[in-house]
This record gives sequence, C-alpha cells and structure tokens, in this order.
Amino acid sequence: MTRVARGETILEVLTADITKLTLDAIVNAANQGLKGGGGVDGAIHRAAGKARLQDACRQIGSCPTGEARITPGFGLPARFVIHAVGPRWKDGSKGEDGLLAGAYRHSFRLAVEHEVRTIAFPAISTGVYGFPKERAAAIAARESLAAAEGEAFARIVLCCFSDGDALVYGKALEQEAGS
Ligand code: AR6
Repeated sequence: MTRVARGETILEVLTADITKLTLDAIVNAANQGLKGGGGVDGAIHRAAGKARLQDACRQIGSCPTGEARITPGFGLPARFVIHAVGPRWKDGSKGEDGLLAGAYRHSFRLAVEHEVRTIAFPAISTGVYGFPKERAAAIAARESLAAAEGEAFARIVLCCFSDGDALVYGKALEQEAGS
C-alpha cells in the first residue's frame, strides 16, 4: 500500500474490491450508454442491486467520454456511485490522455458538489478499454493530487484489483507527489 499526505488529504493506493469500500463515493469505469457491462462496472451494478442502479442510469441517459454522472449507491456501502467514462485506447494520438484526465476531473467536481469527503477510483480505462497502465496511473495520480489541493477531500483512494496494478499506481503516485 502506498500512502501520501497532501495538506488535509490522504491519498492511497490499495488492492481491493471497490464494491466493498465504505467511503462516501466510489467511481465506476462506465461506458457512454451507462448500461452496465463487464469488469468493475458489472461488479458495481451487481453489488448495488442491478434493477435500481440500472433504473437510475436510464433516467440519466448517457454520458460523453471524458465526463461523469452521479447516482445513489443503493445496496453498496458507498452513498454515491460516480459513473466516469474513460476513453478506449487507440494509439495515444486521439486525445486519450485528455479524455482520461477529464473523467477524473469531472468525477472530483461532482464529488465536491455532493459534499463527498472520501472517494475511491478504479483503474479507469486500463481493462477492456486497453489504456497502457503506467500512462493511466500517471494521469490518475496527477489528477488526484490536484484534487487534494482543493482541500475538499479527507481521503482519495486509487483502488487496484491486483497487487501488480497497485505497484504501478503506487509508483506513479510517489513520482507525481515528488515532482
Ligand atoms: N474492484 C476494483 N477494480 C476492479 C474490479 C473491482 N471489483 N473489477 C475489475 N476491476 P474495466 P475499462 C479493475 O475493464 O477499461 C465495462 O464493460 C480491472 O482489473 O472494468 O474502463 C464497461 O461497461 C481494471 O484494472 O474498465 C465499459 O464498457 C479496472 O478495474 C468498459 O468495460 C478497469 O477495467 C470500460 O473499460
């Protein structure tokens, strides 16, 4: 586990199932249609209660890549789910970095609007969407450190699903915090 303090905020990298975390909000790696899917999206929909979360998502409609939308957490320990849509990786020249940063930034903005003090993100876009992990981790770390500067958050968790990913995200967090 990597942990960095920035002002009032603790930033940490954990290996965990994000659906089990008791925080104000967890972030979902969603698709534009907000229809649920595989990976962490499927796990969050199952744990929240498929019917209720799908209904809330249907009422919202869709979400462009690089943005996010918020729903209640329903059956989850977390009060809110923030559905962030990261980009599919193509070759790095199609605005992927900016879109991934946007997904984090928009999630943090929604979190602040809903008085969320503790929040966890999965490794957005690095599964089915194929974003290179080191590159995605640097963006996640940079955006999380920037959000910590706003002093709205007590705890920001980068929640990885394997120890290998946690090493990559932990290294990125240390690097970005030191630079
Ligand atoms: N807790 C934490 N992380 C998890 C969990 C979990 N329970 N389950 C998987 N991960 P992905 P993407 C990790 O593919 O690349 C979906 O079908 C996983 O190991 O879930 O943004 C959506 O509907 C990986 O590191 O998201 C979209 O269509 C990370 O979560 C599409 O996939 C993200 O992998 C989004 O693709």
